[in-house]
Amino acid sequence: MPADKTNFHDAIIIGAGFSGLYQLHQLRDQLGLEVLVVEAGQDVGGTWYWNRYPGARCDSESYYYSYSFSKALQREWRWTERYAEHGEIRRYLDHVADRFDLRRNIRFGTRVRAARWDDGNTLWEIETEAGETLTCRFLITAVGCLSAANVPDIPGLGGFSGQWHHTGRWPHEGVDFTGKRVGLIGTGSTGMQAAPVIAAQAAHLTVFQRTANYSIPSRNRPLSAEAWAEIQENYDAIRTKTITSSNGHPFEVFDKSALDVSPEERDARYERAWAEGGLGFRASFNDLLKNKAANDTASEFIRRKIRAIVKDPEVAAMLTPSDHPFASKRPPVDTDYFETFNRSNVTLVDVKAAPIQEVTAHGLRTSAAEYELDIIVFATGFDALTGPLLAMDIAGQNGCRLRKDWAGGPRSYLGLQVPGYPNMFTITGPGSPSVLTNMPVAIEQHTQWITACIAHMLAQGFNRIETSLAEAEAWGAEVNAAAHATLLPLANSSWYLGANVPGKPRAFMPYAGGMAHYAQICAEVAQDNYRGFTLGRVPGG
Ligand code: N01
Repeated sequence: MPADKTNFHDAIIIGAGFSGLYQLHQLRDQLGLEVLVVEAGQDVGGTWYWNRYPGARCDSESYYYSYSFSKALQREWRWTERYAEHGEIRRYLDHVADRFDLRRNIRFGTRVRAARWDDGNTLWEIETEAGETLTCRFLITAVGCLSAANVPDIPGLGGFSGQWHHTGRWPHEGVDFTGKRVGLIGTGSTGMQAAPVIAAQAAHLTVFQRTANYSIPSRNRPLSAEAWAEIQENYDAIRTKTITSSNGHPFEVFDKSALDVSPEERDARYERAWAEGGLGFRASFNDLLKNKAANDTASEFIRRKIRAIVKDPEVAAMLTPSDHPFASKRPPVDTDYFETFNRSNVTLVDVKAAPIQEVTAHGLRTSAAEYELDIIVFATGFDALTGPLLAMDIAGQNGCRLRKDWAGGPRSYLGLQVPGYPNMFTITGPGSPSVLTNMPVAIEQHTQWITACIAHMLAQGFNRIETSLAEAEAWGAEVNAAAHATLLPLANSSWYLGANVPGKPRAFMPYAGGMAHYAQICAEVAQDNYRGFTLGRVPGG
């Protein structure tokens, strides 16, 4: 502990979303540490605090997009819909914060500007944007994977006379689209959720699409009393399935190749999965993400669906993806997305054929035409995984800087720790399964591992943990190999690769070797005396 104990904490956690809240609960209530959470927003929620755009809801199903660590919490919280809407998820996290009395250790409205490792004193110094300095033994980033909004640098935006908003920074008071001409840029998960809801309210919606995208209908519905009773009865089995699966979902993967069944059986399976809705479509066969020919059958099935739904054949052709295999980019699920293009107040514009050139005072101009707009909605995604970490100026040992160290792409051991940055843990950091899974599963595994690691250090009298460049490089090679054993790298414009942000180094960032397999590796590392980490006690700490 430093001589000046003011503002010293055993651990500082950055972020009060799913991961920060649970990490706080564990370190404070299991280990008895003195913990502070600093959060830029004015309340808990993380991604759900910021993403309040029309149509925002989770596309993992509510009853397993939730914490599993407390059976009492699981029993008392009643989800109302198959896919929870953003407000309901915030209410859930509010409830968690109150139930576990977490707010007293969270400082809201506090954004971290910089963090600096003090080697002599074995502690981190955190500087907030307000200029305050806090210190701690352990620094834990719980900043989310998709929290750094990506607003494209389009000339003229500053001179736009209407309103514009990025979906990930949506105004809390909402946006009234009534009678407005709205432009929506982006057709990823977010744009596909937002378009039908905006179209139902606006005078006119113009969707600016760069890349056509696959989507599966969500088939959202209220969770009936019977459905809820069945979930409650089977919760243990559901949770077991999520942690033993490759992506944190309790899906039963049909254990056959799409190529090992007759075309009739294949289509019947796809039809059933389409009717059931949701991300479980990927579990129709066991090789959809591994074998291109198998994947082609699923991709073609969805293309046929798009052509059947969209009445205008030219619009249908524009909406039909052809440049990447299904699910090689994160597959969206939607409610009436393709149907929206049958509305008379919706226009689709192909901005790959005719790129956006500028925002004018009254709208958008592409190389082919000008569109008058009152509101522009940017559903243009995020500087994923590395963006939220690099938004802070993090300085490690011997003056190393994360922004410099990661200039060629992230380097991390297990996505948990970066060489040169002792005592810093990155929850769902690059190199871990994170965004390839149902997030709460990845978050619970990481926070529990970090808690056990710190508990071990305390028990052994250690005050310092670090990894090495060699370990990070070896793990980086595993991450790369795992990605290349799948079809994921075939999507050239995917944010998994950093390809959506101009100038970002191309590197496949999440670990694609499967959640259960990854958790097993982490458990073995811990059992093997934290293999790949150096733990010790140094003076000064
Ligand atoms: O972002 P995206 P998102 N000009 O990056 C386009 C999670 N999520 O916010 O494909 C024109 O996927 C871009 O075009 P292209 C989920 O993991 C979860 O939709 O790069 N267009 C693309 O169409 C998801 O994957 C939920 O050619 C531009 C779109 O903008 C992740 O968040 C809900 C452009 C961006 O798509 C990100 O999804 C929603 C430009 N300059 C999201 N720049 C849940 O339910 C970008 N685009 C949990």
